[in-house]
Amino acid sequence: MTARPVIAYIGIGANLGDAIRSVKEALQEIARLPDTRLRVHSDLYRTAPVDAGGDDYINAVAAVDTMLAPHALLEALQAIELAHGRQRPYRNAPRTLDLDILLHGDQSITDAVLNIPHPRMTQRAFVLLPLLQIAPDIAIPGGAAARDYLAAVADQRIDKVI
Ligand code: PH2
Ligand code: MG
Ligand code: MG
Repeated sequence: MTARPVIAYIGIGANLGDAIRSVKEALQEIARLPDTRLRVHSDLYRTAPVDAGGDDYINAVAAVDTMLAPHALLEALQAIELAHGRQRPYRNAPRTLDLDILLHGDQSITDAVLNIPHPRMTQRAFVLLPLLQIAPDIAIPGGAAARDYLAAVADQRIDKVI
C-alpha cells in the first residue's frame, strides 16, 4: 500500500524584527520541508495583537501536501522557528516567528504537545481570513464551516499587506 499525502494548513505569525521578511522566508522554508509540497499560501496580513502585547503581527496561512505525520511536521516547523531565533520567555510573548499547525487532514489530536485543530483558530481573524482566502469552503473537524466563525471576529483589525 502506498501512503497518500494529506493537506495540512499552517498558520504563520511574526511581530519581532523584520516580520514581513520572516514570514516570506518561512514560506520558502516550508516549501523545502521533506516529503512536503507547498500548495498555496495566502497574502500577508497586518493584524492587531490578540491576547498579546507588542507590535502588530504579520500573519499568513500556508497549505501543504505532506507525508509527514502531525508530530513530525511539528518538529520540522519548530526547527524553522528556532532557526529564526524564536525564544519563549512567557506565553504569547512577541516572536520572530510562530508556525502553528491549524489542520492536518481531518485529524483531531489532543496530547501534551499538539492540539489539532488549533484550539483558538476559530476565534481569530488573523487565522480565519487568510485561511478562507485559500480554502473558502473548508470545514473545521468537529466544528462548522470556517466561514461561519467570521462574524464573531469582525471587530479584530486585519489589513492586507500591500
Ligand atoms: N499569535 C498569538 C497571540 N496573538 N495576535 C496576532 N494578531 N497574530 C498572531 O499570530 C498571534 C496573536 C499566539 O500565537
Ligand atoms: Mg500561535
Ligand atoms: Mg505556536
